[in-house]
Amino acid sequence: MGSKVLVTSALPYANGPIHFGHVVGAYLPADVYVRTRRMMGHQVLYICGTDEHGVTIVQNAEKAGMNPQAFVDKWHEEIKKTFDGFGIEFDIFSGTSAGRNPFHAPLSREFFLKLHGNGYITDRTVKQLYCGSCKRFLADRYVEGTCPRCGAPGARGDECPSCGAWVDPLELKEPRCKQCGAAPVVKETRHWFLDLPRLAEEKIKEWFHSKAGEWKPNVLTFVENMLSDLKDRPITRDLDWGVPVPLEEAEGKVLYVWFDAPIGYISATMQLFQARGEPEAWKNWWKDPECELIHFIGKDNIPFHVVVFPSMLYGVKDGYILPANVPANEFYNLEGKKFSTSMGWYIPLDLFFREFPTDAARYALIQSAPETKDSDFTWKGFQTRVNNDLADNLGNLAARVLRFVERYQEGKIPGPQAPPSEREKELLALRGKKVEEFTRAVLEYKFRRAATVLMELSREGNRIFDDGKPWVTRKTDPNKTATTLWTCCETLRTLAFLCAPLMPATGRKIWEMLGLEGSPEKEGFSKAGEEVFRGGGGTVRPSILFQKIPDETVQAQQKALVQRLQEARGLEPFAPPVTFEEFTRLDMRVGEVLSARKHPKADKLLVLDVDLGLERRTIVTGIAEHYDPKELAGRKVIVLANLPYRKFRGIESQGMVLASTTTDGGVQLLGVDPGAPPGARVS
Ligand code: B3M
Ligand code: ZN
Repeated sequence: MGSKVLVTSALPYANGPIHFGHVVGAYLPADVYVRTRRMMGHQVLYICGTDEHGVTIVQNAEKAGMNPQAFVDKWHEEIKKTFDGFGIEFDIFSGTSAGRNPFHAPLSREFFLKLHGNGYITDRTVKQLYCGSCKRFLADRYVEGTCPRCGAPGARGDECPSCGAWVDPLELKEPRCKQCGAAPVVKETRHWFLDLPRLAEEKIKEWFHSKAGEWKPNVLTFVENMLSDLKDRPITRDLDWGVPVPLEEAEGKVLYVWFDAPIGYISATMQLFQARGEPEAWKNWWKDPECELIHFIGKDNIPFHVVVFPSMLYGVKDGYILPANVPANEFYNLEGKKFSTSMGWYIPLDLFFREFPTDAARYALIQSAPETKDSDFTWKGFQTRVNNDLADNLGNLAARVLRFVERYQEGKIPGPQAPPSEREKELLALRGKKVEEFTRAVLEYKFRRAATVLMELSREGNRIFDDGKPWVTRKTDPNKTATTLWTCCETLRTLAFLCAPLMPATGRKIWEMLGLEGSPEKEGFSKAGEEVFRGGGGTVRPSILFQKIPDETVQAQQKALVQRLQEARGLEPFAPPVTFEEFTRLDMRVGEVLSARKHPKADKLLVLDVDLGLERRTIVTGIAEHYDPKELAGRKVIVLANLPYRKFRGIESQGMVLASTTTDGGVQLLGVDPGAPPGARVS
């Protein structure tokens, strides 16, 4: 490991809000990593920005009735706010559109031309769907049709949401332009391809395998598979939003978003140093073989960061370094289901941060991060982390030790006045070891472990306070009390260092509570294991680090989650409970529809003649808009048979047919297996 590190986090699409899943995957771990290495005395640069090109952005901008630049500007700001909420601090947060970063398009063109000049880009004519009325080639997601594999409608030109098959848009049955609904035609168009197989043979395979021991297992498995069956990839698109392909014969085409996006890491660095008045200094990072390049990403971005972008960095032959590592995380779900803003399964982060502190979120997310397998955010888990770890363990240690000092030591941290006990000595020595363990875990991308190391040290601190019983010794052996308090305060100071990368505000707060000047960040880890209060310390300022989260809050949050889901799906909330006795008072029976006709005086009503086994009944029901009376004869239905009879426009209804209804007006009759005899009770 060197002492210069260039860290990037995946550029989020400026296309919608980001949620916990993104944050815990690619941003929070990177931020903790960056802060840790800074405190280790390393030179660190942390780069990010928004990914602002691509078809999806154009589509969503169209839907929002905005031009793409205005659309990405809006989301850029929103996303930046979310990162601020989490205390994630980049050296620069730029973006890939021309409006945000003037270096980006020129550098992307330079990459294309150099790869082209070096023979790694070839072109050929391919067949693609073209919409004559919109006058454009239809990118995969612009076409819809019937899935060639499962026959479901609504398959897109890239995949079928019903069966999950990867779909070739040319094979879609009855393809339609998503924009205007017209049937597209097949037309030839020319595209440019990155020769990944050749780049892999020349460099990437050898480079990837030489680092086999360093990749995370998920990266290793995925990329080994990918390298065994590599094809060239098209890197141009027929679109008018993006970086124009810098060739005369490619008019009207732009670079594929995944080609220009990772170049954004470099162009953002150029922009940063331009602003710092050192326009050439970006090369000291991107072209210094001593510099480690580390990309933090989610697992879906592995191919682009471990194969495609390194191929590009190598293929331009311009002295760029290749990544030292690509710590990819797995997926993070919300209470067992995928986060989805459109489906209503999400937590609005502005509300979240109004109620909970940043550091609680940072700690709880890191402790449940999907480092080796998919994991979940749960409200219960969040509560447990905050209450047990942050409040009862860390917060409790700080509060009880410093309050004791305040009350019985005139507010000043005492130096040791008796030799420390064996256990106290152990704790004093443990501090340095825990700092080492912490940094080692972070360097190995084991952030959960790092967070646990912090809690282990805090727990030891609490044990020493319990065992030392200062509330007893202050009367019997005040010198010993002083030593116990001193040991605990030294431990709290070390804990402030361990908090700094994970929970920066908490680290600083503990520091201030101990009456220290400066900050743990400024001091750095090398001083974290020292004993600084031997001659006594300053005036302490105890306060509460974390409030506990009550059960009611958790329940309210769980309820709010379900409510968002209901709203997004148009479903009603569940009714209050009834007793079993109340339920059995409803007499529901299987009925067979003998005949059905339209109500002569009401368009929405049908009149059914139903056999209920014991009786024939006339039932009026509001399903005329959903069912053709001819379809209903012979059909088995469920009837609520003990309602009072009631007249509808002159015809008496002698029961009610049960149906499912949705708030958007959908109606489906309830059925029963065909063997059920009319009159049978439903329970
Ligand atoms: N925007 C995909 C994503 O947000 C993509 C990452 C680009 S990193 C250069 O997951
Ligand atoms: Zn069209």
